[in-house]
Amino acid sequence: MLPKFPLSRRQILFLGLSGLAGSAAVTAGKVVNTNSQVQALYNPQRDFKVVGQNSLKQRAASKGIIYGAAVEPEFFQSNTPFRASFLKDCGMIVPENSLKWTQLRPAPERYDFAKADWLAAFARAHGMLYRGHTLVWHNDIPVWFKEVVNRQNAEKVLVDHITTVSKRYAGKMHSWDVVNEAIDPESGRSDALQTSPWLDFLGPDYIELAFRATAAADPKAMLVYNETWIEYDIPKHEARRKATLKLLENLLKKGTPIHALGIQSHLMAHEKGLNPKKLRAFLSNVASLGLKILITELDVIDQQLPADSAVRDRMVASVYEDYLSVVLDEKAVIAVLTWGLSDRYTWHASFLPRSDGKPVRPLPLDFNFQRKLAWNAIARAFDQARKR
Ligand code: 9MR
Repeated sequence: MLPKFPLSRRQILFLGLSGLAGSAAVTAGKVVNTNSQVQALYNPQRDFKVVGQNSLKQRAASKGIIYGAAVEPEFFQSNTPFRASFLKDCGMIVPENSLKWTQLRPAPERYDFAKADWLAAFARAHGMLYRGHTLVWHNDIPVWFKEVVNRQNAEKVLVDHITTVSKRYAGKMHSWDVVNEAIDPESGRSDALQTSPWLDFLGPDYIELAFRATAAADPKAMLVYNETWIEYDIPKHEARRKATLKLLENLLKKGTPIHALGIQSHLMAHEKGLNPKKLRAFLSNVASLGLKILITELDVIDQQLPADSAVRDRMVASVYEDYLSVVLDEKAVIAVLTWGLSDRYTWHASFLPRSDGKPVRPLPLDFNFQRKLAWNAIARAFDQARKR
């Protein structure tokens, strides 16, 4: 079911859209475009040709890169053609929601692993990698939490959860987003940490604690810190990049078992702030800490693009290729994961709907699982990437 548009205050806060400073602003719950970026994106001459028949996962793999997507079990169960498309293009599965606290923990003493186990078995049966999202996220707090968790038991609750969940998939998980979105430059704190019950109860060390608990339970998984809205050359993203680097440096200084940065990459087609030089420098800085980088939740927000789907698809494809050509230039980037594969199943439909009511088109395949120019753009970026 689609929520009402304009977005509710809760959705805007959830998305952090109030921080899309610079070229877009939120007025009365509506994202309003105030620049010419959208016009500049349209180039009818731009060539999105791809060579050969290889799938995305094959093109990526030939460069030592993993391609995969987020999904939920019900997408497969209700739709056989989607399953075929997913198997063809994806080398990795990420449960979009099934490994979150709110899904796994219906009650304080009860775990429900049904969906996450189903996806793990599906991945194994089809020779795909499996990746975990996420063990700690301030936005993913079950309703019972407030009544049950306090300063005295918070550490035990957190470590028990992490241990139970990560032990269950130990040795089978490629990587875990151990902590998600721990930074908020607008929190007013000098360390720019995002307010969260974990921060309230345990202080800033909850992050290190979470990484150590995950490493103890699953010593083989790659442990990732996952962050959002750090892609563009706008003040809020710049501040978050700075705080992210600092956080990573501090964690490493303390010997925390952390292996990679996840860059979510929900790209804003209307945003003119993509600055290849600055983004590239940030990636180099992360890589020079000895960390790998994963593009973890890639998709393109087409909310402010023209209604015409051919025009829109061309613009979305440009955003994909422009972004990926910068990030894949950094050899530390080892995976590109889109937040969904087909426009039929995308969080944008409910969180970032268009004001004209037209279906959103943020992903590589359309509503009927046909390739769009976005698919070509991703394929081209893999083809042009250097081997890792
Ligand atoms: O796509 C996810 C949506 O279905 C959920 O309702 C929402 C809340 O759990 O989370 C969405 O995924 C988010 C991800 O977990 C973290 N980064 C932002 C993603 C989009 O909101």
